Amino acid sequence: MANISISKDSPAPGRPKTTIERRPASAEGQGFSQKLASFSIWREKFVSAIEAYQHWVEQNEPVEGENDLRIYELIESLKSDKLKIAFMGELSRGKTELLNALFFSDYKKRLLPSSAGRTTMCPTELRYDVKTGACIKLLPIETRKTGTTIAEYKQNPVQWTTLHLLKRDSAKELEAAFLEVTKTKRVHTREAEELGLYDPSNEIANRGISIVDDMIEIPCWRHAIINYPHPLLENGLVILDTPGLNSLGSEPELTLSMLPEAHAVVFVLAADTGVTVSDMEIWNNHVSCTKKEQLRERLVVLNKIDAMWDPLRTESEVNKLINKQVESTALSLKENRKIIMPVSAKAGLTAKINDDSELLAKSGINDLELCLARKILPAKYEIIRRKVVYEVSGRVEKSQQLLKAKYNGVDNQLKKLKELGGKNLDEIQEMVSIMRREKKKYEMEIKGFEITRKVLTKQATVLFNDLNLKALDQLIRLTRKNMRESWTTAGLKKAIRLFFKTAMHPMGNVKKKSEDIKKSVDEICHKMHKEYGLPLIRVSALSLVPYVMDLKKLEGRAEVFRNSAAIIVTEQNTVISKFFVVMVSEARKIFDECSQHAQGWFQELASQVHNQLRVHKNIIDKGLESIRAIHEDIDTIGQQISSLEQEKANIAAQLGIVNGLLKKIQKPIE
Ligand SMILES: Nc1nc2c(ncn2[C@@H]2O[C@H](COP(=O)(O)OP(=O)(O)OP(=O)(O)O)[C@@H](O)[C@H]2O)c(=O)[nH]1
Ligand SMILES: [Mg+2]
Repeated sequence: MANISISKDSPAPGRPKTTIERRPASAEGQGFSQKLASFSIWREKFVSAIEAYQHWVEQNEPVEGENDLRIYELIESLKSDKLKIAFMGELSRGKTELLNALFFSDYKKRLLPSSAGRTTMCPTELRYDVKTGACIKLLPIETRKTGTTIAEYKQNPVQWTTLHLLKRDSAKELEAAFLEVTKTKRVHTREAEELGLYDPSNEIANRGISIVDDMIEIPCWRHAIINYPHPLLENGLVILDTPGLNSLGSEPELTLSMLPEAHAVVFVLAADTGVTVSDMEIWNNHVSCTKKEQLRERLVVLNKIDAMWDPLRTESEVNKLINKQVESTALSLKENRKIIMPVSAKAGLTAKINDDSELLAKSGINDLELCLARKILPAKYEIIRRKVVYEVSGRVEKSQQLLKAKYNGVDNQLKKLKELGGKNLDEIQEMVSIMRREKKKYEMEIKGFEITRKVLTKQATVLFNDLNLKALDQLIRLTRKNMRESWTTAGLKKAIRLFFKTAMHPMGNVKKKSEDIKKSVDEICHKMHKEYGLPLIRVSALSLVPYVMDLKKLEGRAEVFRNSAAIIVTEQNTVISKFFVVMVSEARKIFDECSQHAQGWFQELASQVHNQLRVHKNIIDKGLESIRAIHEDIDTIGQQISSLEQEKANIAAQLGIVNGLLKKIQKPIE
């Protein structure tokens, strides 16, 4: 599907032949790589429009540290934005082969290791971050003994073993590196127990584990990141290949954070095995329970349909049989059959390697690719639109409002000056006095606002204290103690419930306090509107609902994980404590985001009112200055008018720029 550009120094034999185009093709029938390229171009344009706005703000608006920082953060987050697809399913259903067929067939070989039995030994992320350079990063399995999550290890390069990939397009080098990821070693059962990979009393979890002389085979690595400049990965695709059931049970981070972070989950089943009990376990505990949780897509792949290609049956008979299996799979999963795609990854890969279009059509790989493009990319676009486009547009609209207020102010002054033409010096003197009084009154108003602002800031600080991480950390310590004291399923359930209930409690308080602050600001805005004709600012209420929802979702996932087979049979201490560490670090992250959101809300509120008052003060000052000048020398009236006309034209030009930027920012994806 996608192709790598050819580098001069490495004419490797396995290298793809053509170069991927970053030009968007016509929308319908676009493959996944083209749609991803279009998406990536849209994102680049969007980022440069925000950057242009940021630049404009720096030149034209007063420095509001926090708000500027927020835009800078948004730009950075968009630049490193990724589209994450996770592939899940029981051992040997063909997840890795599917990746070979979908994304890596340009190498004209089976690039990722796929073979009978357990092959993918640890969760493997395929991605590309320019800063890191081409390499494979491996986190040793021994890190499982610590209470540190994979996400935390990602911040600390020291613990990872890094294999640098030297030649850009060498399939051989990549193949060898991928093999490293699948490495295993034999350790004593005691060591495996310590790592939480073996529990002598858990018969279900020990299915398929062979012990010889008290030695047991375990993966060498806990997590692998393949950072490689493949065009799809360069365009922001991140693929998460996961091993089968046991690993999902023993690495809670997959269930609690990595999978929920994915924009789409592809659940892989095999036609030759049908839907087995362990397939259902994965589906129920890790895929279907997350239904409608986020803007997330799910697809089910019924792989290995080549097992049903029977030369003794006609094509239509075979198709009927495949359809029947799709129907029965839909029934077992209680899902719409439309999301179940019958494919043969093996045939798809073979067809792509041999340029066999007939086999390719039969394999269903192209249909799957189109389905991925049609379902996943629009959903991802919607996420960015809802989150970032709205926020940035809101910010630009505020600049627009401020400019409009400035424009109206200058226009009013201009009208006043034009009326001065027929007046005598005494009348002008009278006007100067009136304006002086107005200015004084307005300055008192601003002083009053500054005092109110200080009071409000104090109130807001109390409000932020409720969302203090220190309080949460205390709760974490208490929950850990409760769990230690009652290491039973019921005790665990109670401790988790209490944890979430207590963690969510301050959010209600904060909401109430924020309403009081909003009321005070609303009153100021109304007064300024009524007395000085300033445009009425619509103050938005603080909404913490998304964070409460996130915590509720996490609680739901924690509940499902706690109920899952890996834990229910016997309580493995290592697994439970790891589960606790991950759950807590996720909750902490949500709490922290919530606290930052509340602070941002207040700063924005205060600066919005402050900016408006300041703009109006400038207008009053300038108006007074021109009238004073005219009073001193009536002949300067023409000069004053033309200077105001010039200012009005400048503001109109600024408005034009901001309107143009807003259009660019809101431009939908083609
Ligand atoms: N007949 C047939 N075999 C397939 C197909 N896809 C994969 N296989 C075979 O199934 C076996 C397992 O494939 P993998 O891709 O390693 O499966 P996996 O789901 O990644 O397995 P783990 O990594 O162990 O979880 C390999 O021998 C593949 O060649 C297919 O479409 N048809
Ligand atoms: Mg695999």
